Amino acid sequence: MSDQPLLVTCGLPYTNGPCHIGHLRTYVPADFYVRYMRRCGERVVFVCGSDNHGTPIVVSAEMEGISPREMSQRYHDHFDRTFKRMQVCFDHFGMTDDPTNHDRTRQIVSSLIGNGYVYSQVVKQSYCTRCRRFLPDRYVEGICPHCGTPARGDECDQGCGRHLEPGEIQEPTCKVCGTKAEFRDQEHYFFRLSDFRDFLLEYLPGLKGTLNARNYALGWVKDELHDWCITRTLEWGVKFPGRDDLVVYVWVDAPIGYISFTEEWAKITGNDWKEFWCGENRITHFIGGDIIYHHCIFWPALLKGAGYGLPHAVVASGMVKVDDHKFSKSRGYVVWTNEDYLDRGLSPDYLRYYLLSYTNHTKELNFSWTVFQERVNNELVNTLGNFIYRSLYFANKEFSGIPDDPVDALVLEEVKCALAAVDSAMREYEFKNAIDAMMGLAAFGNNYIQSNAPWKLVKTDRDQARKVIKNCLFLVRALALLFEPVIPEKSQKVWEALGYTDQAGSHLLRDATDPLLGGAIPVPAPLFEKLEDGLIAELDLLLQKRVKEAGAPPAPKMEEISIEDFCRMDIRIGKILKAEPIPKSKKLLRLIVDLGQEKRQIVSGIAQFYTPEDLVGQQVAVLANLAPATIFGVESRGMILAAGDTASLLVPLTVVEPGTKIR
Ligand code: B3M
Ligand code: ZN
Repeated sequence: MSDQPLLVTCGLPYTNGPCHIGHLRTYVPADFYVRYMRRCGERVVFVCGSDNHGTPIVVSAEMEGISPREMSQRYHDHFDRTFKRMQVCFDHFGMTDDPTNHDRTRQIVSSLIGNGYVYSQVVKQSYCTRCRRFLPDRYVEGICPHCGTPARGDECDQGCGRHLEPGEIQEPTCKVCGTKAEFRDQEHYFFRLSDFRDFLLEYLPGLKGTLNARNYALGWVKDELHDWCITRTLEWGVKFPGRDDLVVYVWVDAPIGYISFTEEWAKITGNDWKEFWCGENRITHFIGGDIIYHHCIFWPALLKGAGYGLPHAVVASGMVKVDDHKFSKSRGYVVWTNEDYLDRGLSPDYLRYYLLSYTNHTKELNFSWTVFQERVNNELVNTLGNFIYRSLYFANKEFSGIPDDPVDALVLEEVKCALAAVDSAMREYEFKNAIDAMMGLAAFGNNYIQSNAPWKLVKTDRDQARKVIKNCLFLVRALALLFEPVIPEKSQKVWEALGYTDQAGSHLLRDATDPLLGGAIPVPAPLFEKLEDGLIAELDLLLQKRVKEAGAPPAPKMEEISIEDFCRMDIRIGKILKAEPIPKSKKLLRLIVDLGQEKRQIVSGIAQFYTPEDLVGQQVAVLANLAPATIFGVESRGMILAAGDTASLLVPLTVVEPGTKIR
């Protein structure tokens, strides 16, 4: 244990949409970790808040016709409530748009300027002539210059994942009106990230947390570091010092929120925020795996440049899939925390357990309702729940509570081993392994009660049966304490079922090895209900329906053309006279087509769907004035018209003269 308090933060949710399973994949493990460290006697402060700035929020607010602040407040309250319902308990949940964060951000940016880490430069920026404004970040869409995938203005979200600097995106269009954007000159401010290469090469190898964070970051730093443009032409945000027309980039004031929220917490509780942020510290950031760059490179450089302490650990979670598909709100592969789960009266503990125990923290989590049901029913209900219920039931029925007997050394040893295994897993952020060790203790309990069968033993050797049940209750208490950070609500119920009236969470884990005093316990009730097939089928159906409704991506809208444009196409009916394969090509056929006045050679990619015999004598539609091209060494003059992926040929309903024009 360390004297220094631990500060744990979670990535800040943007306030432009509700809480979903992707969020929970980071917040639940962070909460688990915080609870666990507290049960080890550590002093832990756990802060988070909502991320209110940046274009995603301005764009969403604009679409709804409300102010960004209104939109932020709405979703801020939503997240605050939802986290509480999920038993994710922050000591403080702030807003990046609150005055503390405006002040802290300006202070830090001014320090960076004062320390020579900021310079101004005139750069090309996307500008929409129709909306008459510059198009920062998400106001613009286009093509990633690195990988050619459609991308947002500030990140290649569907392709290579790279951060894009203003002006980098190719073929920019305005997200609001769809107009092709142009590039215009504008003065912006840049952070000298490239100056921090040596510092990062020294700092990163010592960064604690998960390996994915450290290794990705080191790879990028060894590669190359570009300076970051830290200003945007927007109204909404923290004003750049000395420039009323510019705000700082959201990725500057968002992480600074971690500091501001600590300040706000410290003010409310009478603490000193500097204890956490200046000099040596134990700041631990829990983040999604997609924002490692921001937290392991940009953020430490900002802190260093402004003279603050540096993060001690970064814990980055793996991606979430839903039913084997990449998580996607727009495509319907999403699970909403309230609507799909909590509002149906489902226990937050079940989802917490599933998210934490499914796989290692840095691996991909593939959510499915069926697997969720299996894990909950087999593990929580059958293994853990049954053991606890049988022990309590039997103790209450036969001995009216906890017997006074001592506990077997072997059972005590088993508890100590489980505590040690859990602890070493937790210190390595291996949350699944920690839970496996807890479940191992529950399985031990199940075997123990089953093989000793106190319900039989009591008829022949009541003393021995009492000792057995004492051992079982000792295990039940250990399980209640160990599982509290995972499933706080259920564990508290188990705790109360043991006759305690205080909070399980107010105890240290090592209390699990203290002697268990005898005493009365209430009549137990089953604590874990099975998830019924009907409910799971309903939830599955809901997901399928959502995916179906989201449908295929809309066909690209073609520009309108005039009748004159149409008339520029010379489309005629032709009769295929000859058809033969083109050597070395699987797809192409060489056709000779009678167009009335003339015979044409046309290369057509329909060999997979038609044999030459199918085609000879067939009348087809031909685009006759397509510019000639040479395909596989064969000249092609014209194009055979066909529909869809199976190349269904367009043929006239009745036979017409070869060369007849289509109008
Ligand atoms: N608001 C959300 C994200 O990119 C973003 C996190 C900020 S953490 C300082 O995951
Ligand atoms: Zn890309």
